[in-house]
Amino acid sequence: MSRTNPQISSFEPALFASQGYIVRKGLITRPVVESLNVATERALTPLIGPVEFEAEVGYPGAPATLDASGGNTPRRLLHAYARDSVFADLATARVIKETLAAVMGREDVYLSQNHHNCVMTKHPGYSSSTSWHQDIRYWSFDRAELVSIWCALGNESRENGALSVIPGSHLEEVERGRLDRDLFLRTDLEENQSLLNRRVQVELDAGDVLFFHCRLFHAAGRNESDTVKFSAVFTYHDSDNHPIPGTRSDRYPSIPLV
Ligand SMILES: O=C(O)CCC(=O)C(=O)O
Repeated sequence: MSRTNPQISSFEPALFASQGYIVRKGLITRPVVESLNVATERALTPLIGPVEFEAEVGYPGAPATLDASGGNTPRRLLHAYARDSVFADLATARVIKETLAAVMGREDVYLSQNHHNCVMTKHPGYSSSTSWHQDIRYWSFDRAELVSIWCALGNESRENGALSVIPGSHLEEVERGRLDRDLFLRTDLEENQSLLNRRVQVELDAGDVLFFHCRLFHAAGRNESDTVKFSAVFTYHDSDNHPIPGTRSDRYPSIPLV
């Protein structure tokens, strides 16, 4: 896979360590982004499973049932790695591997098939918002040290429901009482306001890739634009960080990046 900006700067791993994320602009070339968009459109009409529907996410604003208006809007095309080689090529691309190795500080990088591994398809009209959370909350590994990529397949802004992040939040210990029943950060608590006040909107252009730590608090709004937003999202760990046997994190084997 060719690239426009292959070299990771020497300061980027340190930036990732301190703020829990970096954005690499223009990492994925236009032709590759185009082929990812084509494959995504092809998977939507007719709809190719497995898919997670808006009614199944249970987020604020999501329709209550599949039968409700908009309930069967596809929110995630699941098993992206297996569904089309263009997604597998992205997930295992050399530019992705090189950046992951740099921010993780090691070369033995593995793609998890069990987490993210999807194309987010945030539709206008029926998209729900995602409250503040750490991805690790439902994952089971030896250590909370995984990194995800979020590859924008079009522009991402506040209007179409782009991610916001809280820089440095991956380093903070947040007591259980500061999270709600579903482990989302409680926005009603005074003690969470200083964290929330540090929020930053992440705006992306097609081909930009956000790398973010699994403990980084992040959230996203609804898609208020009139165009569907596509983002390819994958998660990685190193060979010493094993999924806990018998959990969802261990369902399918991880794929080594060469
Ligand atoms: O696009 C969104 O609503 C955010 C999704 C998200 O943060 C997640 O799946 O972990």
